[in-house]
Amino acid sequence: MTDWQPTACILCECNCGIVVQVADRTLARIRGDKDHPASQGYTCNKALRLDHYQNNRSRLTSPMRRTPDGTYEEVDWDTAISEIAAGFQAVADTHGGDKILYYGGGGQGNHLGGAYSGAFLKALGSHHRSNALAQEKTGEHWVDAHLYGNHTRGEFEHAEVSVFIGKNPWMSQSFPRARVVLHEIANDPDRSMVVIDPVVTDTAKMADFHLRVRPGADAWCLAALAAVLVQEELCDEEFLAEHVTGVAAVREVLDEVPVGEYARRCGVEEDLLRAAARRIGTAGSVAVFEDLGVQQSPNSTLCSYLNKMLWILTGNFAKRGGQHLHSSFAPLFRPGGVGRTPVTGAPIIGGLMPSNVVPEEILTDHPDRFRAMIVESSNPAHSVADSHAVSEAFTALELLVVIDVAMTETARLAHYVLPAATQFEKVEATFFNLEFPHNTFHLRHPLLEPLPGTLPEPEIWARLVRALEVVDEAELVPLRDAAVRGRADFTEAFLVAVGANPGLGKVLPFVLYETLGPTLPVGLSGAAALWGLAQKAAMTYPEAVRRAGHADGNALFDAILQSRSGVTFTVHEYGDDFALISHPDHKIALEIPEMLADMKGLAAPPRELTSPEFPIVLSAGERRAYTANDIIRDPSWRKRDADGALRVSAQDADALGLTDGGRARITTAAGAAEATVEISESMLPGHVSLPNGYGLDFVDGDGSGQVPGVAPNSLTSSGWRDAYAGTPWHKHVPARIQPAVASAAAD
Ligand SMILES: Nc1nc2c(c(=O)[nH]1)N[C@H]1C(S)=C(S)[C@@H](COP(=O)(O)OP(=O)(O)OC[C@H]3O[C@@H](n4cnc5c(=O)[nH]c(N)nc54)[C@H](O)[C@@H]3O)O[C@H]1N2
Ligand SMILES: Nc1nc2c(c(=O)[nH]1)N[C@H]1C(S)=C(S)[C@@H](COP(=O)(O)OP(=O)(O)OC[C@H]3O[C@@H](n4cnc5c(=O)[nH]c(N)nc54)[C@H](O)[C@@H]3O)O[C@H]1N2
Ligand code: SF4
Ligand SMILES: [Mo]
Repeated sequence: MTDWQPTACILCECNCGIVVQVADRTLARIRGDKDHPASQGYTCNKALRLDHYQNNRSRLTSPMRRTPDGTYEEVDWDTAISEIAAGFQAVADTHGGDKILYYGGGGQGNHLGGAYSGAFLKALGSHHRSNALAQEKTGEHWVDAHLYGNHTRGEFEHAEVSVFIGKNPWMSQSFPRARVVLHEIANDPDRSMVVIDPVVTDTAKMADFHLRVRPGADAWCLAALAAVLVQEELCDEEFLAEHVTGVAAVREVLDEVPVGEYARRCGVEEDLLRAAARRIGTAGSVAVFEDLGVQQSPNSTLCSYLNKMLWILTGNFAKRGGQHLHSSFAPLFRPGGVGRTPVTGAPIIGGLMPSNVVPEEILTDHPDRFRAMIVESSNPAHSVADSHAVSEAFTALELLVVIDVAMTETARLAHYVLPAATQFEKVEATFFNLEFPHNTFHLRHPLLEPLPGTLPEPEIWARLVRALEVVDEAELVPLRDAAVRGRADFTEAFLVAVGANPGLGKVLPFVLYETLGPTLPVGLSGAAALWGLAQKAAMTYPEAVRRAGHADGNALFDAILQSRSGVTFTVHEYGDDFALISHPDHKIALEIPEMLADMKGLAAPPRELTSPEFPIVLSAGERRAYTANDIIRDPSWRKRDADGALRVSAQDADALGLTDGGRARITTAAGAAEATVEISESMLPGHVSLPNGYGLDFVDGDGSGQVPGVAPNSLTSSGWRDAYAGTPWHKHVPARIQPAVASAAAD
């Protein structure tokens, strides 16, 4: 058994610091790391189960190449790399590099692979990309970009009123020490929690105001809340006058909102709704979190806009316990990355095309269709809407390469599969650095050698770039020499080299890996790309980086390399929020004409999305105690809910003839599946829910296969999506539920 080694949990964006004792390549003992600057020793129940990720029987141990009969054969790394590089080069030469689509680049715990991918892609002329953010966060990003040009986070730790909209942090976490903070709020009579959710979630149970909105009716609820703020004069007029433009246009629309009528439409008591709005309007500080309950439901972008009203109109910005813009170590969205996709003309937001349109951008004879794809650290054949269409599209590609630790649903459609070392076998980090006023970055050192046959992504990408032969070795020599002499010499040599050959800038992560990488401590060469990001952070936030104790970019980079439990890289003052607004006047630009038109459109009767054929709303993909996207394939990691039950209200169960523990058949426009029923008081009649991350196949030690639970995207449709961002309505899938009849196989 080794000593306790610091690393992090990789199962959600919090990446809580943990310490681990390793024995025989297993993560034998795990506990929270008290030295981690953000999580401070906190973990949830899931971190203790991480060995089921590390020692997973579906792990890959060799590059795999598909044979003409559809099976896979092992090939050595040199063969795989040279054939893959040649294959993509051929696609680029024949059809243009922009016909190569990159999907993924990082999951909940690993973003270094994505950081290196750019060099290979740019060298080929490929620039289109998508990932999971484009099926959840692009609508909010579109709104953020208009309002203030940046991402915000609430300071729940100190907020007097915390508002959770379609967000269940007790289960899904997403901000540091979530359960501790929720308890503190619930136990403090001076603080309040507002939860907007049709389900009585564990978070809703702790709320002072649970607005149990009808599924999909959030826009009316949020418009009514904002309208109360305006109509009852609860706005912070001084803040609005000084820091916000376009207020009059918004006020005009909100003045007209019939609060009582909208409360009725969204299914929330008017008195309760008004009381919640008044609590928000009179609080010393308010922090807000919207998540998938609205981001993957009808009117999602409009809901993102409306929820920002709750803290902007009340001036809960740039103060303790309020909403904040924050520094980032590397942006998750490409600034200014807007445009249209080549085939369907779907919106590209933050550099990402909607996950939803990927199949349509391939399955066509349009000359600009995608011909080849690289999927890294993502399982779109399981996680993107309409799995059937995704699989059909991927099968039609001339070349599909998947980089993953396991033989996933997506990998099984690939021409080549490259086996990555796990996140405990390599240096890793994420760019989920979203906090204010203290923002942290954690470079995790490897705890184990890579499993034989596997490689860390930085090395995979470097080998692919080398195979393209786009960088002249002689150009790297001065940088290599300077790196050995020290950071200051390297900085100077780097500026000279990039100044003399701007082409090197295109393959920057590769250049850093090849030159600075070899001089870094053993096992940390994959951190080389962070040198550039550290310089950028120090240039973008010079004061905040200095306040965090780092004199400059080189000092920050060295601190990152040395601190095993993570570093605070910026310390902001509340007033900095205004400087972080990217508009030239550093004011919030509240008026978005499309959104105001949509707000007025709410006056029309709501469109019924269910039908006599599909009368029930299915939320496909709820977060529960033992779900973690598609990260852990081995079902034995779950201590309960082995089947991923379909949660149904008692009223529906009665009406439909379902029994607790019995089986139900779920039919949607896209497909059908069977699930075990759990009758639950938490569900509203007409609303049922299935968890995410189930329905992954897994071959056990004895060779027996199992697929516990329902793959949610066997039931979802990609056309069911937001008008602005193309994000899917996974939480609002019209469905028919019946008792499952004993199948022929059972007879
Ligand atoms: N345990 C666990 N935690 C996770 C993850 C995981 O897989 N498992 N995944 C991580 C990831 S990638 C993400 S993006 C986050 C997501 O975190 P959340 O968004 O909190 O997760 P969900 O459970 O998908 O959806 C949140 C809530 O939306 C509600 N909801 C459904 N329909 C509606 C509606 O019409 N209106 C409203 N207002 N609410 C509705 C559901 O009842 C649910 O409580 O979780 C992260 N954390
Ligand atoms: N119906 C429905 N669909 C949904 C959702 C929903 O609520 N409902 N939620 C959506 C959301 S919010 C998200 S974020 C997505 C997530 O879906 P995906 O983007 O597919 O991401 P993950 O599930 O995190 O998949 C991670 C993949 O990375 C692999 N992996 C793990 N570690 C490593 C590593 O070190 N290197 C490499 N190369 N690979 C590794 C795992 O084996 C797995 O195949 O799902 C979305 N899909
Ligand atoms: S799953 Fe739990 S322990 Fe792991 S990072 Fe998220 S909150 Fe932390
Ligand atoms: Mo997500």
